[in-house]
Amino acid sequence: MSVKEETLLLVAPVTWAGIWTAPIAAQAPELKVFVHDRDEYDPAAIDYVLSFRPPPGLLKTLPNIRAVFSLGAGVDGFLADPEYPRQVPLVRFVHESLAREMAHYAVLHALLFHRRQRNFDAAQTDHAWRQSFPPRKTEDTHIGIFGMGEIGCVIAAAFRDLGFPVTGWSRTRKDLSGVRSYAGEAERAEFLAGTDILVCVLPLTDDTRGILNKDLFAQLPRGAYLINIARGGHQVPEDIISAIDGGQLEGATLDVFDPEPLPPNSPLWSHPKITVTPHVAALTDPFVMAKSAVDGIRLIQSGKPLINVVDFERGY
Ligand code: NDP
Ligand code: OXD
Repeated sequence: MSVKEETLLLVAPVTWAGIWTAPIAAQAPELKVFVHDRDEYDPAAIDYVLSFRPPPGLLKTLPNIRAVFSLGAGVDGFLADPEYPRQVPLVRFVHESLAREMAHYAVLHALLFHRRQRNFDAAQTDHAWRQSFPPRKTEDTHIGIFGMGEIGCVIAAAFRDLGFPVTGWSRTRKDLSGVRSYAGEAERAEFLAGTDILVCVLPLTDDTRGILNKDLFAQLPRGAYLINIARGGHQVPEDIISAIDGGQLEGATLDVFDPEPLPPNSPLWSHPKITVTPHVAALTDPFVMAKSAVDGIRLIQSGKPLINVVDFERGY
């Protein structure tokens, strides 16, 4: 009797397909890989799916899938599909390399603000020797991490190790050395009141959508700085602009937007106190991602439980 060949369907832009299929083929040559919108395949023959934002309704047309692997840490692109077949486990991408890149990005942009680098850039443009920007004191600059998960904890530790006072906010309390933990709605206002640089790494859920709004900014100390590296759906762009123009926020770094790409006519592009980057805070390493999906498939094949499975009730 022949053993059924297992199949994986990649649902991603066809032009980038090779980035993901090559490392999968290298690590699991026995797996037959199809690319959605490029290859013909039998929906009933698909065992596993790899994607980031599958077209809504597609996954329910694959009756025999055993697991879905996310190309990224955030899974809002899957949960936006009201027809996601919830009996199928959704596995998110968790890896130290991703968390480390996110920490580098957060530290880079916090230090650009903290060290007033934008003022020196402007002075250089003017060929002007201006030393007169008052330095901020590291021990008085409180970093608040909004979301103390796999990535938030690594970011918190990076700032702590640079000598900043660091706090974190999450649903449940954390125990990370040198980082004060605030938990739940009841402790959010106190956390915000003590945060000079807010780094958002929350997942996008029904509870967190639109959370970066004028009411929240009003709870931060005047002149605070915002770094959003989570999802565009967390932020209300008009509220960010008016908080900056009114002096409540001193500036913002935004890596994520809704929609993406950020439309060319968005006022965020040209605001002098807003730094825009195109969703690049951390890019998933294709080889590491492929290994993580292949490891997950091996767990299923050997009857062991999957790890990093999304809780559909929590939404992350
Ligand atoms: P995790 O699921 O590991 O962590 C999420 C954290 O948010 C947890 O600490 C969780 O609390 C907390 N949280 C969730 N909901 C609430 C709530 N309602 N109130 C308070 N705290 C809440 O996610 P990751 O750290 O792996 O990733 C975070 C996000 O980063 C992703 O969802 C993605 O959107 C974004 N991301 C962006 C990238 C980019 O390039 N810009 C790259 C990678 C990720 P608790 O611990 O108590 O459950
Ligand atoms: C992710 C992302 O969620 O890259 O991993 O945004």
